[in-house]
Amino acid sequence: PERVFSGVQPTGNLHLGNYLGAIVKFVELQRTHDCIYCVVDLHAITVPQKPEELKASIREVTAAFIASGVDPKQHIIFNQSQVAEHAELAWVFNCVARIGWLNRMTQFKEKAGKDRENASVGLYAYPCLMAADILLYRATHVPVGEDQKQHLELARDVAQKFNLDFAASIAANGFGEAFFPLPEPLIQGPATRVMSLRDGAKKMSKSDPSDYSRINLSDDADAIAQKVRKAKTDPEPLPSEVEGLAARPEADNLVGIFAALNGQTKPEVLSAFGGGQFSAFKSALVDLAVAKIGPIGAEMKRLTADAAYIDSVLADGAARARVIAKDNMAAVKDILGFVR
Ligand code: AQP
Repeated sequence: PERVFSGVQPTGNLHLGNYLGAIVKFVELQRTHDCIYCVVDLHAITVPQKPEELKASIREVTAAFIASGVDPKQHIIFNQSQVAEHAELAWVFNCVARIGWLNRMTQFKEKAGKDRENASVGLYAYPCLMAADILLYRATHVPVGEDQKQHLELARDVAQKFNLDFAASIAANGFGEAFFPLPEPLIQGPATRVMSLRDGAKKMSKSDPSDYSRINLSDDADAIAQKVRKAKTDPEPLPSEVEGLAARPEADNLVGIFAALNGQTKPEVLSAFGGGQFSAFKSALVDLAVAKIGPIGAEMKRLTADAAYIDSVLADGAARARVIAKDNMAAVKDILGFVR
């Protein structure tokens, strides 16, 4: 079967956007693909992290994968820093990607802010590491939220340039016409971009200082209920048609969240709640979110209490990932002309 790769950063506050935009898809794809899911700790240190919090966060993301239904025996869960080939291939890709490509990345501009001179070199080169993560396993499909689309296009550009630049050597080493597949983004469904509960123009994010902006996977029923009830809305009742959501980002977001949590489309949600008041819709959304997210949070808590178990899952996953990574990295070295 074709191979899926995706990652989540261990940077705290895992939220509903990460869940609906990425982790839910991770679970679905297990039925049809070989899946490799990575806790991308090397990406996390592109901005400052406190070592103790980073460690807890790596275990928490691992627990979230398992609690959501990823099977670490059938598929692979590991943390990036345990497989050194990620950093090794990223260096090669630093030499394949062009500065002009990286200059166009909107996430760097957003995360670096005004003080760009002071951002880490790693934050700038982040997309090359992400390309390495995916291509190290020659993965063909990458489930991610909408915000990662531009980085994935860069990964495709890197794969294509490598294949072209080294075409003769790739063929001479017996790999045919292309060594790397061009990875396809899998961005589908009603919640590919979950927005902040406080501002329909901003994406829900781990780093938003307001905890009311997001539903964390670790939130209990009371916290979920409070956050949904306080979520920003407008005074109009819900429309009956999706077109009516166009200029109403907060309403659109809540309808999208409901649809994704309930396995429905937005028109289906509106046919049930259109014309009604927000308060009734919000009550139904609280019940749905508590039913879907509550058990995941509880299971995450249970799992993180046993650090030795989590660490053993990561070590086992890393050992299996390393086998594939070593093979592909050796091939890359041969293609480049390195002596090994
Ligand atoms: N709001 C979102 N809606 C849908 N998908 C989202 N993802 C993140 N936010 C949303 C998806 O979750 C996966 C893991 O994301 P990540 O942790 O690797 O990186 P991120 O996108 O930087 O996450 P945050 O929450 O936005 O963190 P900060 O605040 O640090 O920037 C990815 O597939 C992503 O698309």
